[in-house]
Amino acid sequence: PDGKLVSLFEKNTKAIVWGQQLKAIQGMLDFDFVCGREQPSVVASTYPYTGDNKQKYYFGQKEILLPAYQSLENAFKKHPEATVMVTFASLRSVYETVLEALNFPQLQVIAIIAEGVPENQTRKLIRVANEKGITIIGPATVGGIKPGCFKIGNTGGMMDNILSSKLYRPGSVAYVSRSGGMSNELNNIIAHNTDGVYEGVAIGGDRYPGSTYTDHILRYENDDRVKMMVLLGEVGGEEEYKIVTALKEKKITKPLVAWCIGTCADYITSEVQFGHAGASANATSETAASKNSSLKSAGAHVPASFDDFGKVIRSVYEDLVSKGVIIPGEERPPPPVPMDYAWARELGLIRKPASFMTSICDERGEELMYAGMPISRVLEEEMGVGGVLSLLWFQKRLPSYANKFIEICLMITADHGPAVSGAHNTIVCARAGKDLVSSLVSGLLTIGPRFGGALDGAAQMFSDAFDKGLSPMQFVNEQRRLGKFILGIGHRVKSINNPDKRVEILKNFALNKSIFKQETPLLDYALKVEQITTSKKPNLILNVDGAIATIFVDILRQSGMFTPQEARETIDIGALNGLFVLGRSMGFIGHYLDQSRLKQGLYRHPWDDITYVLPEGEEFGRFSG
Ligand code: Q5B
Repeated sequence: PDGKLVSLFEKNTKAIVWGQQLKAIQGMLDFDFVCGREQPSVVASTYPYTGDNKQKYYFGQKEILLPAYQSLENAFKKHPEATVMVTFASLRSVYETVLEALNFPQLQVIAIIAEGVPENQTRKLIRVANEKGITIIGPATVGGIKPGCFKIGNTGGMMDNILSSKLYRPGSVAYVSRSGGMSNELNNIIAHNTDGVYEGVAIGGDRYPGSTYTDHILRYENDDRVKMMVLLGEVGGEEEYKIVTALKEKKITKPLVAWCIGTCADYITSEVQFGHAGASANATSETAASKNSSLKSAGAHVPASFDDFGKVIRSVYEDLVSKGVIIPGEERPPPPVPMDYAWARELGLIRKPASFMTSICDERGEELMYAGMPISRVLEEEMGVGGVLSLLWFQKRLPSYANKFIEICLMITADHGPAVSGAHNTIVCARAGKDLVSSLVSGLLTIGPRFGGALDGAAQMFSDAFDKGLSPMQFVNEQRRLGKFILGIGHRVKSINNPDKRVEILKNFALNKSIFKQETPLLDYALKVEQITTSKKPNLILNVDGAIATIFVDILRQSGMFTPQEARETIDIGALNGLFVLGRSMGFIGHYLDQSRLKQGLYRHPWDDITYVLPEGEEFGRFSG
C-alpha cells in the first residue's frame, strides 16, 4: 500500500539504534539469537554526545563489539545494509534526528519510541516519510516484533516473556494495536490460542501515529504468510472506521478479529481521557462501543467483551486449521539464551562466592553506612573524626573519651617539624618536582620501628611483660639481656630535661579519671619503666609512640568494648601504627604544599655534610701494577 513495503522486517534486516540504550540493544540481540538469526540485527548505534567508540554486547554466548558513532551520517555511510532505524531520542531531539535520518535513501523503517512529540512535528515527519516511502512506527510506542526476524527495542519484554509467548518463531497471526503494553497481552493471548504471532506492531498512542492500523492491516493482507489478523483498537479517533471501509470494500479479505478497548468509558458520566493522547471520545462515533459494532457489521469477528477476545481468536484459528488454510508447524525448542548474571542473581537462580568481603562500610543503599551506622547519624551525634575512625577501624562505637583520645592522638602527631625522617623525605621528594601523593608516600615509607612506627611493637612489648608479671626492672633487664631496644622508649631530642609536651598532654588526659573513665594499668606500668630508663639516660623517656600505644592498649583491655581476643588482634594487625600514619599524613601534606608554595628547587645534599669513606685505591689493589 502507498508504495510502502509489505514486509518491514526479515531474517536479515539490519538496524541502527539511536541512543545509548545498551539494555534495549542487548534485548534485540538476545531475541535475534533465540530466533536463530545468523547475524545480529543491530549493526551500530549512534549518539551525538560521545565520540566514535565500540560497545561490547553478547550474541548468544559470544561477545561481540558494535560500533557507536557520533554522527548519524557516519553510521549510515558505514552501514549501507541498515534499512531500519530505532530511535530512542527524547521528545526534544527526536524531530531533528528523524528528519536527518529520512535523508538516507537506504532507510525503509523508522521506529520512534519517544512520548510527547509535538503533533505538528510528527505530522511533518509523516509527510516527509510518505514522500520517501518510509514507514514510521510510533511515536509513543514500544515498537513491534516479528518472530524469527526482528524486534524493535524493548518490545515483547524480558526473555521469559518472549519464550512463554513463543515469539522466537513465526505463527500465522498478525496484529496491530495502539498500546505497547497491550501488545504484550496480545502476544500472550495469541500464543495460547493459535500457532502464534506472525508479526505485531504497536502504532503508538498519539493522535497522529506515523503509520496507522490500516497501513499495517493492509500490509498483512498482502503478505501470504499471514493467515488471520487481529486489531486491538481503542476509544478515541476514527482510525478504526478506515478498517470498516476496507472491510466493506473487500480490501481486507483475511479473517480479522477486532476489539476496541475503552467500552467502560460509556458508563462514566464525566469526560474520560485514557492514558494515550488520542484515547478520548469527542463524538459518539469515537466511542469504543460504536466502533466495535461498526467493525462487526463490516464482517470483522468482534467478541462480546474483551474477556472473550481469546476465545474468538481461537475459534477463527481453529476454523482456518480445519479448512487447511493453516497447517501448524512442528514445534522446535529455541536455543537456550544465557541469562544476564545480574538478572539471574535478582531472580535468585544463581549464587557465586564473592571475590572479596567487607565489614566496615556499605555505600549501596540510600545512605552511606559506616559499620552499620548511617553517616547522617554519625554527624547528628557529633561523633567526630574519632568516632568515624572507631567505626571504620574497630567496627565499634567507642565511649566518647576514647574517641576524644583518638582525636588528640591525631592532633599531636600531625607534625613534628621538617627535620624528622618522614617530613625530610617528603620535602626532598616535593623539591624533586614530584606530586602530592608521591611526596606524601615518600614520607610515609620512612615510618617504621625507629621513627613513628613503634606503636604496635611498644604495645606488644609492654603488654607481654605486664602479662608475664615482670616487674618494670625485670622487663628493662630482660630487654638489655636480649640486646633489644624497648620500643616506645627514647627520643633523639626530647628528654627529662626537655620533656615532650605531647606526651605530657596524653598522660594528663589518660590519668584524669573525671574524663578518662577507666583504669590505665599499662600506662602506669610504662611510666615505672620510664623512671628506670631515664635514670640511666635522660633521653630514654616514654616517647609519643610509647604513650599512645600503652594508653590504647588500656582502652582495648579496660573499656569493656573489646574481648581479650579482639584486643590482641587489634594490636597484631597493626592498627596502632595506623594512628601515627594517619596523623602524620596531615603534616606531610602540609610540608608538600609548603615546599610547592615556597617554590623550592631541587634539593642536593651538600658535600661538606657527607663523610666519604671509600677504600684507598692502592689498598683495594685496583691501581697497582
Ligand atoms: N637506648 C628513638 O635513639 C631512638 C633505647 C635504649 C633501651 C631503648 C631510640 C629507639 C625505640 C624506638 C622508638 C619512636 C632511635 C621514637 C618518633 C616520633 C618523633 C620523632 C622525632 C616524631 C632514639 C643511646 C643509648 C644507647 C642505647 C640506649 C636508646 N634507645 N635502650 N631501649 N629504646 N627507641 N621510636 O637517641 O649504653 O649508650 O649504648 O630506637 O620508640 O619516632 O621527633 O624525632 O614525632 O616525629 O639515637 O617523636 O631510642 O639513641 O640509639 O644513640 O642510644 O640509649 O642502647 O645506650 P638515639 P641511641 P648506650 S618517637
